[in-house]
Amino acid sequence: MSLKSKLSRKKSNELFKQASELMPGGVNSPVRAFKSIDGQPIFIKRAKGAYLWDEDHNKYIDFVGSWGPMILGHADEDIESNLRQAISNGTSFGAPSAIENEMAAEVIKLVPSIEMVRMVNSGTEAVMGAIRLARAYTTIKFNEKKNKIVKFTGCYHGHMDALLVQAGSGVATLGMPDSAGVTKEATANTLVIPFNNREVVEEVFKNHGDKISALITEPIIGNSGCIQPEPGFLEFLREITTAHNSLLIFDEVMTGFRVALGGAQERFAVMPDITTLGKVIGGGLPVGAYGASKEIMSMVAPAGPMYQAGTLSGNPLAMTAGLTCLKKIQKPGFYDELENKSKYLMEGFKQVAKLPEGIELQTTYAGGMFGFFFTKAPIKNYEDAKANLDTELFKNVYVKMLEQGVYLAPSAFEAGFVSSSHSYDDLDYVIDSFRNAQ
Ligand code: KE4
Repeated sequence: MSLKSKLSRKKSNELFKQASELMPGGVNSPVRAFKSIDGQPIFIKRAKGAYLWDEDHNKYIDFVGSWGPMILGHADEDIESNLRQAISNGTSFGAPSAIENEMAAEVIKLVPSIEMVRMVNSGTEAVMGAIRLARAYTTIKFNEKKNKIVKFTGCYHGHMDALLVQAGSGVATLGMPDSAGVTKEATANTLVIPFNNREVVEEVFKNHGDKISALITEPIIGNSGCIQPEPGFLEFLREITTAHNSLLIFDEVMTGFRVALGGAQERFAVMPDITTLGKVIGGGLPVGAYGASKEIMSMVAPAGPMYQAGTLSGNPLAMTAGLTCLKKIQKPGFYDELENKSKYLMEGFKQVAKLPEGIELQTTYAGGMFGFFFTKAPIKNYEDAKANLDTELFKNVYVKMLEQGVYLAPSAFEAGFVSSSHSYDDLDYVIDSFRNAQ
């Protein structure tokens, strides 16, 4: 940590030193490395409900929730007992199993626009499938080479080459690779534009509409902090893609089953052509999915010509955990309670900001997802966030809250998550720790 840490981190630091010799950056996913707060990762030993315990026996109230999946809280008893039962039947068959039917039926029941679904093993895989499916469908359906994909800056859709792009210098420009190893050819058909900017969307469709296969968006951006769509913006995207025979893809890997039972598409009543899912759908095990109408999904092999496959897709243990989770979140009032907790927490933060020594702060929430920005400037997209966020203040507040046992995402450009396990006592404690951290 860049600030003197009072908590013992002896074991975590030893493990990180060892890990750094074994894995790139000592982690299996970059965001876990705490780099954006100049820190070192904390090694978690166990978790239960809303809590984490690290290898040095420090306890934390968790708002990362494994980056979204743990909507019920950690070590849910029902998921655990169902997994114990399932594991005694074997861990993977590489053949169809009945639980895959049950899982598919549940996803189709819950996600309004999905009539047919394909299970995969991560959100990235789901997005890869969705992009390939969009190109296959629009090329065959409209008999023209529609290869271009439009995405918004600040949206993260996993690590497929074509979407690891940064906006070019102009406002509506072809994406430029945003990672070593991604070729300019791989991003040559990707257009990157700012979110919540209708004029630029209109410009890009005016200039490229006949070649645009799909526009993909996080309906609420959770990878630049938490940024809501302006009123009518999603409806606008629905209209303009339809008008140009382009598909609208909602990347609901984060918002799916998180901001409403039926995801953002239910919350905003805007139906995409293709939906990607992940995180919550796996109940903590590796699961992703993509789904659409039967007409669109009929393109997917072996039913159709678009190929996509996976050794562990529909894995019976992952299906067991995911299905148990999907059943439990259908409890009446589940999302009202979740949103009330997000609201309570963010209102509490805003009260702190109003104190005489208060800080510039704005907050937002949707269902079990929330975000706060240390600025008063309106944050409508990634560009606003990048230009206005006080990341130094975030870092200092973050570390002080961590020292008080509050585990938020270690970046100002991530969202936070509450679970059904978080209590109002937990939230009161966190609000106090936020006040103490100013
Ligand atoms: P995965 O491949 O990590 O399962 O999903 C990729 C993905 C796709 N779409 C959205 C909207 C996402 O948020 C993600 C992954 N989210 C990040 C956190 N913001 C995962 C954490 C990590 O990369 O370790």
